[in-house]
Amino acid sequence: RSSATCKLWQSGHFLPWDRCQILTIKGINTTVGQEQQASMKEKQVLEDLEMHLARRETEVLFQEQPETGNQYLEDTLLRSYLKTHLPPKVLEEVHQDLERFGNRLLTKIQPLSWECELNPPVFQQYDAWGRRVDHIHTCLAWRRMKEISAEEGLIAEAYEKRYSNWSRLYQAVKLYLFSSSSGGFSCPLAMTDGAAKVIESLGIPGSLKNAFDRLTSRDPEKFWTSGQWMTERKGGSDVANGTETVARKQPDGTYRLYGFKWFTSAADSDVTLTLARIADAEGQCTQGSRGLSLFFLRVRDEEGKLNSIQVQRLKNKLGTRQMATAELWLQGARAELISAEGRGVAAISNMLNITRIHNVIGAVSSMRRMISLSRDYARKRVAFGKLLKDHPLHMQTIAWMEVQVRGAFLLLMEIVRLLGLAETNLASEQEQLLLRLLIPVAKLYTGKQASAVAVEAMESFGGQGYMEDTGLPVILRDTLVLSIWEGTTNILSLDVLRSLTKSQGQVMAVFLSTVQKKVELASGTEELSPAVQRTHKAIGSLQQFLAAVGSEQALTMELAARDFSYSLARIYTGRAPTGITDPWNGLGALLMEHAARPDASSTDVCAALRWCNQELCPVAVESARGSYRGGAALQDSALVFGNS
Ligand code: UCC
Repeated sequence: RSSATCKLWQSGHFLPWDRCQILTIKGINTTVGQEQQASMKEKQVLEDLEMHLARRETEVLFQEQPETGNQYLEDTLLRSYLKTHLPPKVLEEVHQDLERFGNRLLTKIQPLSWECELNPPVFQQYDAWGRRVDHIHTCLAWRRMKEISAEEGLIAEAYEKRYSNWSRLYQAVKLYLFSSSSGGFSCPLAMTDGAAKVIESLGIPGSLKNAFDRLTSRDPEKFWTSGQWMTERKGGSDVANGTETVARKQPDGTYRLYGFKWFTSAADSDVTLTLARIADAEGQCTQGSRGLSLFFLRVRDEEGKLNSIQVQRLKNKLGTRQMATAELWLQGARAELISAEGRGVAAISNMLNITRIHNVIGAVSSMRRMISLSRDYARKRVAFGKLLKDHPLHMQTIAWMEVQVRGAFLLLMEIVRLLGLAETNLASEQEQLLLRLLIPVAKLYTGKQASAVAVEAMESFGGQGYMEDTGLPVILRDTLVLSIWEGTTNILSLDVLRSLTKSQGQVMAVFLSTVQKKVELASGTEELSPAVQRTHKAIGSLQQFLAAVGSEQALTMELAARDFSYSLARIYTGRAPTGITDPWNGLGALLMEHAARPDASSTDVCAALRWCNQELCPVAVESARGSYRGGAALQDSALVFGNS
């Protein structure tokens, strides 16, 4: 019954229906006219009841908080993936560690994460006596996250290679569990991993040995984190033309850097990698990409004094507020050249590919967390007389999110599996090409998906999802950056094209032949046949598109780049199982493969079928519509600027 049906007028408003009813039960008149005639005594009773009822009414408004338990134990997809792929001995050890880690996350790390959100970094430029100090104060919980990261081996695991090619995957799983509870600390970890990777790829030169050991240390006292200072005022995406920082060589062979870095994430890091242009004897620099070189530098010396760096200010960001992002002036910062001169972009791309994988980890992690909370809420919250879980439309929405996170998770696992093989010299040339292609594909696709899922999941809590103190807006804000960090969707789409060009089309041939073969192998699985057919059709469309575009201009491919990348993501993620004789160690392990395991659940099959029900090859659809013709670009421009 609506409160509008209750006519008891009290203190300038109608009382809600349930309160009217209670008053009636107590034998007190409940109509407006009768109330006006009530004796003083009756009024007093009414007021007493009113106070009591006001409290009672608040109590019934209490809602049960959505919660998750041990994230590892609750994640059936993760556990079934590990069971399917890891060698039994590795699985046994990893399982024990992950169960323990899951408990630590729940009881110790999640509360720290909230502390980080409540206590964002504070920048102090001057001390009380006017001396410039440029100190970034971080909270205790943030510093504790750094110690925990070392203790848990969140970087070390990938470099110790205790489990050979599986170490990288194991590290990624721990990071996936950690990321959404890390209070933003997953950002410095991404860059730390990237810096360690670059140093390792250089053969760990003597001058960088100490840094490498610290970046990959399990000892909280020793552990260092790294920054990645790439963005300057003139270019975040167009690094080649936007970088103005100049490097001047010193007599001792080191360099001093002069310039301004516009975004420096986790500016409290110990060391960083950065790009600069080496000036010649006349002070001239080569412009463009070929003028950029890569440098390593320590941010502070042993006494904590900044390395000729001034902090201009901290950025005022929509999210990731737990983490200090700063504008920095380099005023002769001492640095070490670590790439060949003019090969800075190629050298830092080793770091970019790692941080882009971390971006995928962050995206999958935040989707999983939002969905877990949403699912728990559906079990607790009653609306229209029944639990949310009993409302089919509500469950349809959560199921859509579940399919998205499943696809993204398996794509992540595929990439880190391939990376593990590459890092232990076990990857074939084909697998290396596939890895190069799938990193930007996964980054751009999951970055966008995560934002869509986070927004949808927030809505599933109704107005509560919009309340700051539920913590849900924090997850949303921190997710929205994932399509921007480490290259926007369009920049990553162009990187997909770069990988095609660089391999002279070979990477596409590998992609198509691998997918084709797997679809044929999957066709024996009856339940999956609709998904197989749709994937088969999508591959045909993709091939037709590639054949047609081959003879056209670069503009066509640029216009198609995003849809093309989405097509690769959707086809690969929904791709069919690997070979019969060697079923789980082939090139793929995605939704259909997972669903074709002997012990697959009906949920696995359903997720594969649902994934393949979406448009798997949007690039073919848009191409048929003429969206990539030269005229389309002119139309786009006219639509945006209103030109005739
Ligand atoms: O956002 C930032 C920090 C945020 C914090 C990180 C947290 C993330 C994890 C979170 C976890 C929750 S730092 C800023 C990020 N900025 C970017 O990502 C830059 C975006 N722009 C690009 O990616 C551009 O496409 C550029 C900078 C790569 C374009 O540079 P160029 O110089 O114009 O490109 P070129 O000339 O095509 O490439 C130069 C060389 C080529 O090699 P060679 O010379 O041998 O042919 C390329 O093949 O670099 C090679 N290369 C690559 N190689 C370029 N990109 C790659 C790549 N991805 N992999 C391999």
